Amino acid sequence: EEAKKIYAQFGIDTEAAMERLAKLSVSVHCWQGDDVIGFDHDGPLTGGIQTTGNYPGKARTPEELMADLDKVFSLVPGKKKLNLHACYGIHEGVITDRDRIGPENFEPWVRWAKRVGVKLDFNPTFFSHPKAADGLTLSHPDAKIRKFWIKHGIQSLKIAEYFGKELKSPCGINFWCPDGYKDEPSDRLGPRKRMAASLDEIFKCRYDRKAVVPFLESKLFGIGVESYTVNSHEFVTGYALKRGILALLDMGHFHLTENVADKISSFLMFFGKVAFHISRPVRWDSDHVIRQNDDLRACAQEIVKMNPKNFIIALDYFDASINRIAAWVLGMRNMQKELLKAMLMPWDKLVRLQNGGDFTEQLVLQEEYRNYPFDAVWAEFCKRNSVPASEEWFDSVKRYEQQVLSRRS
Ligand code: RNT
Ligand code: ZN
Repeated sequence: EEAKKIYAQFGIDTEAAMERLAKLSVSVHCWQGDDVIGFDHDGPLTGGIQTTGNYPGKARTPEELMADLDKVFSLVPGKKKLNLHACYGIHEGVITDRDRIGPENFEPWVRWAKRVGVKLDFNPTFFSHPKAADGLTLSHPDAKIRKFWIKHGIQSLKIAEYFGKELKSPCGINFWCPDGYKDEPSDRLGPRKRMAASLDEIFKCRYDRKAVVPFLESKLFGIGVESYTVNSHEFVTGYALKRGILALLDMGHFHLTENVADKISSFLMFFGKVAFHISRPVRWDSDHVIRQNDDLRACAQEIVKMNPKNFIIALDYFDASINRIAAWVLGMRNMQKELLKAMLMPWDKLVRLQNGGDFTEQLVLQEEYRNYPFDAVWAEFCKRNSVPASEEWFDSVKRYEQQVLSRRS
């Protein structure tokens, strides 16, 4: 009640902020639960991404991953989606290869989603596979390998369409390809032309545009792919704009001093909608659990100011060195906290100061507002969503570790 009054002085309605947050869905990445392995191979993880750490208790089966997600969802307030990767398909006996997987491999996930009451997003998996061993997939010089991955892309669109239709909510499908070279290539154009041609083959197949929202993720570099990435920021921006799909900004895929939040408004102007991977690079694209730091705050503020409806927000990190359930819950709550904080900012007033050239007062207020009683609003939001408001949620994770995770070898 006190916080409500304080915010009301600035014309901010805490009730409206909580209602807005309750409607905003963030896609939870399934891959934090088992270090990005999935159920169609035994590892290792390839494609220039890496998990570090060997904390016990990772999910080994779809049932375990679903149970872990149930636990996570019970400790996070607000609306969630689940973001699945193709390698998390479920195979009875023989494993169907990626060029032939289909909706049938994801039926149990749809049943789970219906039970839990969440919608699904999807990702084709262009890594951790013998045909990706050269570090090239859709841009591979060998037409047979390209064909295999094109088929994977097409099958993935079918799976996304199945999700979108079954769950009556558009399924975001993210195309991230690790393609690139460790050392200076002699030809930078050829691979990009092959990549564009392969993507064209995939997107020319018929899919329901209401059920499926495709986007392409850019990247600066990966481990062992330090010199050249086919799907660079410029490639992705150009391709997506020209072909009428969306582009995805991952917070870990730029130079460390680049301000990813600053890219959002330009993307929004020309794409209309923006897909986003919330991540935290530490010295490199290391995918640490997201914290309430300045980068996250700045991105959340841009998303809130430009209307969350225009964004497809997903988490993307994978820390294998700590309890994975805690990693999931903490990151998700941090994202929601920053979104709520951004909703409680007096933007009208700040914009007026900017436009009036009153930069001293703008700076003073930007800083002073940081310490307004956001916590009380968050606590109320958690209470209304029947989840713990503060660190007590971790007690429940510890119990789950004792009773469930520690029994997994
Ligand atoms: C990799 C990309 C990509 C992956 C997931 C697993 O650098 O960020 O989004 O993290 O597809
Ligand atoms: Zn990503």
